[in-house]
Amino acid sequence: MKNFPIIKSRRLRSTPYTDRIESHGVSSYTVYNHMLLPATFKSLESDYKHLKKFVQVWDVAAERQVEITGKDSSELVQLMTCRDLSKSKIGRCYYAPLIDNEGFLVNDPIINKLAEDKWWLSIADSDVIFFAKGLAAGNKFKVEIKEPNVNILAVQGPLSDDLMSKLFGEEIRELKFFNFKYFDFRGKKYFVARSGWSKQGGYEIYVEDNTAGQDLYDYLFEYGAEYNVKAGCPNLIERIESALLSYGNDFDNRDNPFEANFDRFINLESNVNFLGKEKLIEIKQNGINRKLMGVKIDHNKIDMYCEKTLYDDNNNIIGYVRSAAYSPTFKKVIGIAMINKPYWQKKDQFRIEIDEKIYVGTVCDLPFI
Ligand code: THG
Repeated sequence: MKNFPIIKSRRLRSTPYTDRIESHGVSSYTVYNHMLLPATFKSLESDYKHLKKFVQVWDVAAERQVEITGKDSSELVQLMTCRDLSKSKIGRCYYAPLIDNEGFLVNDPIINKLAEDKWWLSIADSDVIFFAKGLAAGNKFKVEIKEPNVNILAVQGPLSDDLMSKLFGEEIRELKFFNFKYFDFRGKKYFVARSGWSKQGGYEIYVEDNTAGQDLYDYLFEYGAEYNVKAGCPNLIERIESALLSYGNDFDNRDNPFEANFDRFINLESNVNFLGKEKLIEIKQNGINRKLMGVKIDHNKIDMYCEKTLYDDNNNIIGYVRSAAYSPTFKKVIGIAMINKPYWQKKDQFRIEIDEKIYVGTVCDLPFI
């Protein structure tokens, strides 16, 4: 696969940190929520090894916030997700599938509850704001919906506690997973959550002031020198090994949340009202015929820009690989695939074509690690 440069424009938005990541050696971008999201620095594998050992600072401003405030904000947020938020608490983050009226997935944001009437949906790559505005208009909800100027810096990796406590104080170590709080640094307050799109541990700083964020970016490198801090980004290999799902890659608006293994975030028994509830009840009763699973392929390279079909020995389709990368840990290509029910037992070998050659692989459970 040949890669081409992509032309920046106002429509393909930069972030307040773009200049900085470019001076730190970003080498490729992807596009996410119409914004630049770095994809590699040194190389996918060398970024991966560094992330698993040290600490990285990520420009993940492309994880945009949809802010919903006002009297009916809780009702609207609940209408969009199958996760029961009736007992949700201020200061908590909730990973929550968004579902449409047909029971299909719309997005998988982290929902941050800032107040009883103020929510930030930290979205994956689809235009949730128009979905929210449409629902608010149709239901005549008293809400305000906007995309605030919030630009996340993630600090990820096993040494992230050491770096973050050096800036924000020792109490930051006590912050629990999927909780957020405001912490001080040099006279300014920052919204910090313990979360992030890696399983190496870390934090996300939701920066509301561009200049403060740019200064913070530089301080993270100054304070982090002793921890071998580097600029990084969500890493394809690490996130597949950890089975952190990606909307648009692993699942999209043609898949339902059961097929994407979101069972623990689907609450059909409670009496909350959300779109697609009847559909999901029906799907649960009938059962699903396919679901996301892992695959391991005996090869050392793969480029993914569309689904790749998996066949059994009789040329029946087993399923489709949706994301994949070579894993230096498994010394194989690993991937996330939508697998048809008869093949869930993990015994069958499949065949896959990569660069016009046939390779073999097997189905396995997620996560890999
Ligand atoms: N952080 C923030 N916003 C985001 C992401 C993020 N928006 C886009 C995208 N990532 C949303 N998707 C995910 C997917 C997985 C997780 C978070 C956001 C995640 N999952 C954990 C898991 O699956 O093990 C924990 C889920 C749980 O148990 O609640 O962290 O990364 N701000």
